[in-house]
Amino acid sequence: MTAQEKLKKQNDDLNFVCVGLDTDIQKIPSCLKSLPNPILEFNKRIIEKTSDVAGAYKFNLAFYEKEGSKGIDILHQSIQFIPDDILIIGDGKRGDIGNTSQKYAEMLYDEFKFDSATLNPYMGKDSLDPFLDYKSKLNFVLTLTSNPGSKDFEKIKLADNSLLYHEVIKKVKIWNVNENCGLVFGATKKEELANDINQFDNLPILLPGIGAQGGNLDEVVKIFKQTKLNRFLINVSRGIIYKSTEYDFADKARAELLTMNRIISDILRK
Ligand code: OMP
Repeated sequence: MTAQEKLKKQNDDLNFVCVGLDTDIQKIPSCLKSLPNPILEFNKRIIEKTSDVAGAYKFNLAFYEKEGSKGIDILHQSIQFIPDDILIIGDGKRGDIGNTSQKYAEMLYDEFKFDSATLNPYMGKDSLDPFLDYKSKLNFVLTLTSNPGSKDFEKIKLADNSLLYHEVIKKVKIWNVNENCGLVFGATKKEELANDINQFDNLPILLPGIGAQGGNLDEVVKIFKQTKLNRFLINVSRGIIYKSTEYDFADKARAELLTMNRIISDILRK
């Protein structure tokens, strides 16, 4: 299945939550720490308990690269646990000069076989071209990010009073010739989301920032409800995977995911 088909399938099944596997050895339950590979075991149990109700999984590469070669092995093995019809996002926010970007794209899409990647657009189109050439993948480009520092550059006012990230949205629509682009938009930025959502056309949207960063699930989903946009993923990392520090962590993660799914489907069906 292509990335686009996987996203369509999960969204059609009303699975909109992307489980963020930002697995931190310091935060995982102590009952796993005596096992030979605690991070892998943690990921395996979370995936086994959530994959029938998850919209996607996102691996932030920092949590794995930080562990060195062992982390790279864990990433490879964790990906194997995820069913074939679920989108897997490699979150490294990449983008570089052409030949380097080419290697990033090969690393994420050929070596790890991620369906999707997060990309930083600020070096321009040629820095993303190697990713855009992969037609069956989904490239989520950062627009307005969830962090406070998004004001430093992304919200710089342009001559026509629009903001710099608006220009990114316009450009991504032009770059979407292979229908393999999406946008990352911070779920903490609900006013901007409400104002800008009609500019997204049919691009799929990845929304991080619910839970630990203070974004509100209800508010974000209600904004989507008012539009015809039906391809989106709400990423939650810490708010799902660290619901419990005890042996029941995977059951608690599943329960939280089910609660979120219920809130989302109640809003969308109304
Ligand atoms: P939690 O705050 O624990 O849910 O994690 C959020 C995840 O989304 C992390 O992996 C972040 O790196 C990522 N993220 C943001 O938090 N904000 C953004 O604007 C963009 C991303 C991202 O591209 O995924």
